[in-house]
This record gives sequence, structure tokens and C-alpha cells, in this order.
Amino acid sequence: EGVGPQEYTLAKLCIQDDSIPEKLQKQNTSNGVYLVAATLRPETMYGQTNCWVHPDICYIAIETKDHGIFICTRHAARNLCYQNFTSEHGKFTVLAEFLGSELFGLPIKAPFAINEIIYVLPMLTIKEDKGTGIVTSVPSDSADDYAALIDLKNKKQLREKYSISDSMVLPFEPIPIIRIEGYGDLSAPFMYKKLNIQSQNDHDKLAAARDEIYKKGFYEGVLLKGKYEQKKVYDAKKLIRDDLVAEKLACVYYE
Ligand code: A2H
Repeated sequence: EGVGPQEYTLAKLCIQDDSIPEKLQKQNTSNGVYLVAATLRPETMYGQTNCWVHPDICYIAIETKDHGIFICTRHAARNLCYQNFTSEHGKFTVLAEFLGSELFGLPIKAPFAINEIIYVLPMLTIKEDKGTGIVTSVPSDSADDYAALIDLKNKKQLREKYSISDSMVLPFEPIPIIRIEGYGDLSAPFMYKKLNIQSQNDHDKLAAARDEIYKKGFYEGVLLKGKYEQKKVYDAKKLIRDDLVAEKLACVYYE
């Protein structure tokens, strides 16, 4: 990592109105309740297939000034309140607490996603002290996401352990959204096979896949979907971020 703060795009993954958790039903939810996912790849939002949370991480809900209710880790809430997301600088109020496992199966509307509804599912490699502790899943372009999705698809006992129904997992496939010469239209599945990755815990191979896809995707990737179809990721990335922010579907966050 370089010096200075890292910029993330916080994608606002909106919980469907009829599925707002019981613990928040006494709150004013008229501006929406969002799982906020920190991403470095706003240009991949077309390909979201699900949202990841860690079963044992504690998440909190906080009221933001003008973005509705955010669900994220306490770590992220502390940063957000110093970045003018809350009404009082440096302060936030906890509206509710959730264990990640309480959020599994929630139906979500995700910004710019081709899938109309996606579901909250478990990822066991999420770190509590990075981003918001919530990750949006783009298995076409993230080998970590692809490996975690394949784990859930292939391991019935893993779905059963976390009470995930088949219909939240099995119909979802990686969507071709970025073409990279030599990697095809699904760079993460390509690298998963090339490196013979075994699971979401295959740490070293996943790190290698992450580096390679990130560099190649940024400099050589061409978008296959959306307003900037046929443009290079290199040229469109910031434009897509700005469109998301302008439509209030995302915010910019630093840590
Ligand atoms: B990225 P960096 Cl398509 N724990 O978004 C584990 N991973 C986390 C996380 C956490 N607490 N918070 C964010 N992330 C993931 C998209 C994506 C991402 C693609 C390809 C690569 C990629 C869709 N998932 O990241 O350590 C998020 O996944 C490759 C690095 O701050 C976020 O961007 O550099 C990225 O890791 C942030 O990682």
C-alpha cells in the first residue's frame, strides 16, 4: 500500500423495504437502510451477484446526515463520523447491533447491478478492520468473490450451517462485464482455474490472482456493459464512481 489515505467507493446496497430487520423497525427508515460496501472497483458494480458479511463480526446501524441508515462495522462508523457523514462531527449513535449471521439472506438492491435482487451471504475471510466489513461480490472480476461463491455452491453443508437457501446462491453466476486480452470476459474464473485455487482460504494463490487481475483489468480491461461500454477501465473508472455518487447510490470514503 502507498502512503496517504486509500480512497474507497462506498456502494449503498439497499435493503428491500419489506425486509428491514425487526431491530430497526422503530427507526425512521424513510431514507433507506443500506449495507455499505467499500470497493476499489466501482466500474464492476454491473456484475454484483451477492453481498458478503462475516458471520461472527459485529455490525452496527447508524443514522447518517443525508444518506439514510448505514450498516457497517464500528471501525467504519468511527471513520465515517470524522468524514462528515453524521450530523455531529466525530460522533455517531448506534441504532442497533447485528451479528453478521443475523443479516444472511436479506434481499438487496445494489447500485447499477444487472441482477435486480441479490442476497447477503457469508464470506469467512472478511477483515474487521478494513473498509466497512461488508464486501459487494463481483465473481467475474474478483477471485476472492468467485472462490467464496464456488465454496457456497459446492458445499451444501456450508449453506445449511448458515441457513442459506439454495435459491440465494445456485442461480447466481459470474456476469461478463470486462474483457481483458488473454483472460477473456471472466478474468476471475480464468485465474481461479489457471492457479488451481481450492477455496476462499487459498490465501497465497488468491493474493497472486488479485494482483494480476487488478493491474491487467485497470490498464487493459474494456467495459462490456453500461454507459461506458467499449471504453477502457482506465478511462471510465472515475466517471462511473462520479455517476454513482451523483445518483446518491454511493459515497467516497477514506481510510
Ligand atoms: B473489491 P484493499 Cl471486482 N475484508 O471490490 C476483505 N476484503 C475486503 C474488505 C474487508 N473488510 N473490504 C473490502 N474488501 C475487498 C470489488 C473488487 C475488489 C473486485 C476486484 C478486486 C477487489 C468487488 N468485490 O479488491 O486491501 C473489496 O473488494 C482487490 C484488492 O483495501 C475491495 O475492492 O486494497 C478490496 O477488497 C479492498 O482491498
